[in-house]
Amino acid sequence: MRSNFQHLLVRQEEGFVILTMNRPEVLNAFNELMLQELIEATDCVAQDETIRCVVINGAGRAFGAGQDINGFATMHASGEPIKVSEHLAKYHRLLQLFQEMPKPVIAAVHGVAAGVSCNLALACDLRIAADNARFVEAFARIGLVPDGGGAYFLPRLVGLGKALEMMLLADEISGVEAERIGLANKCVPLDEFEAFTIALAQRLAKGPTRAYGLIKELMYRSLDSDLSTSLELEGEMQDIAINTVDHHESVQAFLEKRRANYTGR
Ligand code: LHQ
Repeated sequence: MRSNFQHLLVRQEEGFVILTMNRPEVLNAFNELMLQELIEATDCVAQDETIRCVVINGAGRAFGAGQDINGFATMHASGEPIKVSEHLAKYHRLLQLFQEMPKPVIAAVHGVAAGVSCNLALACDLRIAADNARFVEAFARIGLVPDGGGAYFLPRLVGLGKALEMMLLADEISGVEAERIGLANKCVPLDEFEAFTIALAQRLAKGPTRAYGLIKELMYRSLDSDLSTSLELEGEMQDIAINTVDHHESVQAFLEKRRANYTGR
């Protein structure tokens, strides 16, 4: 993967990658280029089998402030009706890449995560919040509806009642509160946040990656399935998992009373 992006930092570690949205002067608000670069990099890491975990975070004092509002003013200046659905399709591609890549994706959220940036974090598999995190579904503040998959993901994480409250009132939810309501998996003090995130990525990168990919597929497809469809899928997935190298290694390690050494195959 190339690393000469303008608005994206790529940090390659052993087995995992950290993709950092990098427009700190506007709290990493998305312009067209940053969105394109994040899609390109996400696509690359999704396909690279040596990368077994991905972390998405933001440079400077925030995770991200949503779409760059300066671009809205330019769009409205023409006076013509605007259509944004084509533009939104780019965010949709990104969040579908997060969901479909057969490896864990972690959103590491410090500072503000607003609008579509907040919703992209919701589309990741796990969310780690620093204790200065501020999740805000900012859309209603500017007379818009949630996009970036928020209407799909948020009620599934926190329930419809809390999701509607967050969407309608557009108040900030702290990292501590996010952990309490299940929006974040864990809230950690800011000075421990980076080390915690890296330790988690290292742990996942050393895990049974094929099983993780199958777990994602089973869980996400089951969300919208009836019981019998989910149970059928479970059988299909387990037929694959039970034949993986890592499963065999797990059984061997158990018998030999040692830790398993997973290769991700
Ligand atoms: C920003 C932004 C920003 C530009 C802070 N843009 N500069 C919708 C429709 C169609 C197509 C696609 O997508 C979408 C999706 C969306 O995401 S819509 C929602 C867009 N985002 C927002 O409405 C959030 C706007 N920002 C804010 O409400 C506040 O800035 C938050 C709550 C994020 C942070 O507040 P503070 O911590 O007090 O920071 P700040 O307001 O002082 O911002 C720091 C700088 O960042 C500031 O620039 P300056 O030059 O004054 O230092 C802001 O203008 C800039 N900034 N968000 N989205």
